[in-house]
Amino acid sequence: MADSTPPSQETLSNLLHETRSFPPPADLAANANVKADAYDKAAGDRLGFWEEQAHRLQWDQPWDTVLDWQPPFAKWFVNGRLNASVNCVDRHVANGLGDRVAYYWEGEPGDTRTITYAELKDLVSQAANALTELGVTRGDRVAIYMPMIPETIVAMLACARVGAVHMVVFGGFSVDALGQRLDDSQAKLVITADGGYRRGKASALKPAVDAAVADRPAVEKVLVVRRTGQDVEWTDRDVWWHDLVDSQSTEHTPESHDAENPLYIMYTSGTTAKPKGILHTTGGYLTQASYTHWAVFDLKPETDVYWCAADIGWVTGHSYIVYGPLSNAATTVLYEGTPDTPHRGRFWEIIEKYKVTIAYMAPTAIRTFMKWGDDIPAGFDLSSLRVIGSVGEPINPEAYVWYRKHIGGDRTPVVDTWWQTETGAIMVSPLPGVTSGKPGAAMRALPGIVADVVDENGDSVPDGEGGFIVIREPWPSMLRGIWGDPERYRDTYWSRFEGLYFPGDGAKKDEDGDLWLLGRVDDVMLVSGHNISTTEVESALVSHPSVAEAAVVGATDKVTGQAIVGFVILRSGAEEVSEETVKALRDHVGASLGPIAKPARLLAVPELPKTRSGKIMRRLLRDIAENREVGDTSTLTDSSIMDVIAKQLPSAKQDD
Ligand code: 6R9
Repeated sequence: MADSTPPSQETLSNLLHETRSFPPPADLAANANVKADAYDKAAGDRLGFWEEQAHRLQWDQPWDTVLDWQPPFAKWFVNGRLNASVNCVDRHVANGLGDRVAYYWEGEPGDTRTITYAELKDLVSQAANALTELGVTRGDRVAIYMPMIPETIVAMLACARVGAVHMVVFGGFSVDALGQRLDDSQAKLVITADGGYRRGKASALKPAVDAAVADRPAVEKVLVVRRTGQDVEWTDRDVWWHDLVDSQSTEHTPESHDAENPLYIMYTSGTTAKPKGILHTTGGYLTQASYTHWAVFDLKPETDVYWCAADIGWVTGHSYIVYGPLSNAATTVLYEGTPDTPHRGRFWEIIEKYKVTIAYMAPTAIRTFMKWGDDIPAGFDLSSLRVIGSVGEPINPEAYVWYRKHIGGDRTPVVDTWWQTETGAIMVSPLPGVTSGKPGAAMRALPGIVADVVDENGDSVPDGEGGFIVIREPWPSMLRGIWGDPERYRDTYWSRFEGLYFPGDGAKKDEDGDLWLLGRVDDVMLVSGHNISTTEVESALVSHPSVAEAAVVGATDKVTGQAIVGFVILRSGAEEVSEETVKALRDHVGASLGPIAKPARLLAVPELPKTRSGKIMRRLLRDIAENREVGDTSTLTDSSIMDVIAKQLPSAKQDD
């Protein structure tokens, strides 16, 4: 594949051309919460627009200034005061909605709980009283290392109620990952459980906490929920939730907190080893979580049953299982376990059982369901669904179309929602009653959000070209910084382009000016002077009938700079790609995107390395492709997968 073309000036190639488009259903469009006029209205008076959205919440004291912007530090709704837990719970009870179901909880073994808003208010009040008894006050950090059970949400809301800062650590993380986060946040309390159910087994949580707190005296107490009943070690530091919380009064008088009072820290792993503690505050965060949940899913809280299948240890769980839905008085399904337990139809069974109307999940899950076969969802009644969403990675057109057809009955709009831990809430997404969705495109910045695609000089690219996505104006749920590290905040997000927020993702504007997200710029491959996005090549591979999932990386190559190495999960389950399949796949990619994008090597793998939120860790695949020792795997769902993949290496096929 020798190529002597000089490096082009393009920022990111635009190779994929997709022409399918699905207009909104007429009845949904007619009754939509948000109509097309919202864009112009918000553009005409952006701060006024957000001020109007802030009135969705109950404030104890109104703000006197909408935005105080000292770049890159923002304060929203200055001097306003409110309590996030009151906004999520108490005010709905006061408004006569006490009997409405807040959560239908489904445990993995099949046990269930239904919790109304009135019950949730009692539970949160008891937990807030318990936190006070443990000496937790405003500003203290509380780590939450829990399974997906109602107490996890109760714990978060109780922290918010007393003004403590919660820091949820995904229950699958290792002792080291937990310990690192405890050190950085200096949490004084850890809330955990004996264990949770995953894949049909009780999986322990407390031993990891025991190990992590053993040499961390900053942690004063460990509050433990009994979920599985398994044996646990016990020390003086430990307190059972049922001993302490259940006996508390169900009355608790909430305080008002400043709009900028820290609400939570959520760690994201950066490219370097030390995770970044992304800080979110109260008023602006809740405003945008609430507005976007209502607008993007067209939520009708009286009638909808909403389900977000994310983990609470991911920002998606924070904004779209807890704060968005509760602030809107929605009825939400919460599921503890995995999609294949006890059978591969579990998700569809949940939708049928609760008559879920809005479902939100990750592309990685959708691709897995595609691999398992169309007949599984076909065995369930999914006709209650009216809007389905996707988050976490670019959704490739093939997966979008499958999702729309086999889950959405070819009737429901798909909302592909782009955002980050840092943005706090959805930023770029179709509006289901307004937008004609294109498979694979996140489409447009939401009303009140000013996004653009720029080249490496920070100049806006014309339609039809690729570059870097940026946000031009501050937004209410933006991160307020990195915990304890203002310089890193400035360097990471605000130094690449003067005055612009840089999320680190590549994107393109198509001929209509609609936005397509193209993955992390760290993952972009440089092949013979062309910047090629992993997303486009992966989408092309997945659109071939023999491929269920794909990840591509650029590996150093003497001739082309980088050569594209593709890791594919074959639908047949085969662990080697035959000569014919290699040729067929390379031709297929060549035909879809052009010869430049043909993978030089293709490897069949049984699984791909993924984070808990389903993101492919291409950095680890690059290590393998370049025969290096594999880097930090502590945030993988299953770290043993790297050994399995490394073993596949001898089956590498070198072509051309
Ligand atoms: C919410 C969440 C953020 C990164 C983000 C981007 C990728 C998320 C996406 C998407 C394309 C979408 N991402 N949603 N890429 N289309 N709809 O995922 O937060 O875990 O912080 O990840 O995920 O690369 O920058 P987080």
